[in-house]
Amino acid sequence: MTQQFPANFIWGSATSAYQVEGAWNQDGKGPSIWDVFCLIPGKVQSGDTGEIACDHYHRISADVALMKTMGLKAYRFSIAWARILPAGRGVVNVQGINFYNKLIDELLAAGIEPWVTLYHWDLPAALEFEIDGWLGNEIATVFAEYAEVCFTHFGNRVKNWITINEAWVVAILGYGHGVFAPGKKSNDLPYLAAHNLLLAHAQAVNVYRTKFQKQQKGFIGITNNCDWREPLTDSVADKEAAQRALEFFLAWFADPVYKGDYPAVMKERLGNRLPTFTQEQKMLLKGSSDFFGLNHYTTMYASDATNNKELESVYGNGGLSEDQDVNLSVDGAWKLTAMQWAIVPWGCKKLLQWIEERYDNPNIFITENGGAFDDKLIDGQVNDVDRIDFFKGYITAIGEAIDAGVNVKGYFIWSLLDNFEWASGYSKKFGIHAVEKDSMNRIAKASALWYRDVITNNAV
Ligand code: PNW
Repeated sequence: MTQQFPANFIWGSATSAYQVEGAWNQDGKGPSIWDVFCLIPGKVQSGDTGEIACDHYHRISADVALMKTMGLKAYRFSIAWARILPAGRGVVNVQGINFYNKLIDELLAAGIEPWVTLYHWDLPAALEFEIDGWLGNEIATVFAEYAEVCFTHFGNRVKNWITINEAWVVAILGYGHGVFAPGKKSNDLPYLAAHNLLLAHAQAVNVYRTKFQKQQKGFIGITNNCDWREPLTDSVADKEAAQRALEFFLAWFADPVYKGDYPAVMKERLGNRLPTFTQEQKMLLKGSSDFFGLNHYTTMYASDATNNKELESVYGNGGLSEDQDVNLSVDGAWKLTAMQWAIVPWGCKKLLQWIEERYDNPNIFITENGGAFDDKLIDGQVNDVDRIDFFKGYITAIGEAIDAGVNVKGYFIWSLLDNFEWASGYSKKFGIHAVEKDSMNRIAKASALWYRDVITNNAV
């Protein structure tokens, strides 16, 4: 059965600056917290770093040509803040501006829409040292100033802006579990970092709306990540646990943006560990996203843990689970990716319907979805049938959600290239193109050719 997509559906692929660009200290770029984090022994698998990554910085012409061959309608990339503002604020680095100008111009010449993320985790190191990064009072204003530089230089051609990528990951993995930069371990700091990420988003959107949107006529929003949480049993307690888990995951960020405040369940359970918004901040937040950006990767069962807490789940997938009283598990029958994330396409459909209902049917863009697999290069080819199955399953489920009335408007594959997978280094391959270590050649995997057909037929 083929699943047809609406006309004008946006098919894209995504990357982020630190994961693909390389050129970490070239042409005036300042260091980011990920440049520093990678230097600390034991933080990244095999001591890998993003110093060279996919060398995208030097290969944008070839990479845009690759995207054109595939028929991509959109390319989502992020701007390295420290390439534009090497010290995080103050002096603008013209060579950084030139680089993104060139990328944007080449994309437009190839008929590919640029979707630009302002923050995909590579905070300028200067801001970590000087103003305590996402924990400091000044960060929201400093972020809005950086955003303004980007709107000023690129907004005449960029019509789709994403302020922050996955504030949940920054907060939980960067400040809770400490496995991502800046590597802090705490039960309280995630809530403060998250609060400042939300305020930064709201301030940047306010700058865009008051100074740029009328003339530039673009859209701006935030991208959050969320897994689906399926109740383990039919019991009321487990159903409530699954709902609670989703609220601690997605509603933590989406409620402030759509409703102006944190979910009640978080306020109740966290008390004064959860910062509060002023009336003015609530107004700035409410309605601050022109679209619902969603990154989705996996599904877990949720069960009530009020009387039976289990140990923290793998890789912090549950957030700070002691605050939620939720146990997470997977079904042994579910297939796993190389990240050990379960492949459950119906979970994606259910999540989309949950968003439709809770946030009043917003326009949704799936800004990331994909799977890491242990790809093998055989005679210069990667026959990644597992990845094709993964995409077939998820894209079909998304089509079903659309048929059921959910407003999904676009889909971006994570990722265009095998790249630097954060704490996992280069060991986890999400790309639809392999990158040969020595030559930096791009090799189209079977999934890239398969995706090209999906785009051509507008169907899966
Ligand atoms: C996202 N989790 O990260 C990021 O946006 C990408 O940069 C990354 O490469 C991709 O997904 C694959 O990991 C996540 O623990 C990292 O739930 C961790 C989680 C989710 C997303």
